[in-house]
Amino acid sequence: MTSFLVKCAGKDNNEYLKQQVQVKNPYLETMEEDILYHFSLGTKTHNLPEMFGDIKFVCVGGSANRMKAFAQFIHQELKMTGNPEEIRDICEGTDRYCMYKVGPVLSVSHGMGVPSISIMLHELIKLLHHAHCRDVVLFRLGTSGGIGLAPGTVVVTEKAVDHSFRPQFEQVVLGKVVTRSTELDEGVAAELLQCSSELQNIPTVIGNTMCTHDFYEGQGRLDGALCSFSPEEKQEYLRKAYEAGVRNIEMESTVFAAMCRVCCLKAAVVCVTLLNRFEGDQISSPHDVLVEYQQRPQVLVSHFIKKRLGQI
Ligand code: R2B
Ligand code: URA
Repeated sequence: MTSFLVKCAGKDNNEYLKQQVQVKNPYLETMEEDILYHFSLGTKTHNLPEMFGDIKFVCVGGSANRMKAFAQFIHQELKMTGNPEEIRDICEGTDRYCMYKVGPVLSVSHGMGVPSISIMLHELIKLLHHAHCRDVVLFRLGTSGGIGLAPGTVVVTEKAVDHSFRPQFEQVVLGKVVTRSTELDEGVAAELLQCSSELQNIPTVIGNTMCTHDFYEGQGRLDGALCSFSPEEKQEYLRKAYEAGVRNIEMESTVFAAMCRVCCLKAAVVCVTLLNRFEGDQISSPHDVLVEYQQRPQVLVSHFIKKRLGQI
């Protein structure tokens, strides 16, 4: 078991292994069938290598509608044949998550918060593994609250940090806390930043992203149903976060980074800020403004994908 666990991080690991999507579970090999329950897919019921073997980019995001819109957008951007309106939800057998495939791009929703994205990632990583995918890059495209940034700024995450600004994710396993690193791929982040400089109207910074387990008290909001701190204490916490390099707050980045890292997947987190948390808690911009903000990570990642595919 120990040698299995160290394979990915070990120095003797060769390039071939690194390019493959790895699962870190020796028991999977012994299973005759693997049912990806929350996707309504399985190794016996579906030919996963045929369906997904050519996937090179996986884009995940919280909202089902947004990930459908992204699939339609990337369909147009990649000049795919067929009608983007007719792209089918591969997970139509369940309403837990949605999934769309557009050429080498997979667009998947993950819901809100660590438990929801973590279930999705277990099944997504197994899917990519069963499908024998290689050289895959994963992106989380999301929304967030900014710290000291103009609303609409895109933050490419340098480090995903927890509530104490530590670059780690704590998973409770059999009643014990297992701490995993949340390091993301520096190269992909730098490439994304370069892409932003080639685009207009996508103000982008690189910074740390704080992941919390709650939108209200957990993010220091004064406008939830409960509030156990003063406005001054809130400002002090946000100021400390800013000093620790945190530029935005959301709810999935640490587990996303940790799971991708353990499984040798290159990953990046690209979130737009909807407000500046130094200035308030409520998201009060008009709907059309928020819609345009949410397209910004999509435009940036689409540019990255087109460049990687040699279409720019
Ligand atoms: C950003 O937005 C959601 C909360 O509104 C959450 O999923 C996140 O990370
Ligand atoms: N998503 C979050 O998690 N926090 C915000 O403030 C905005 C979007």
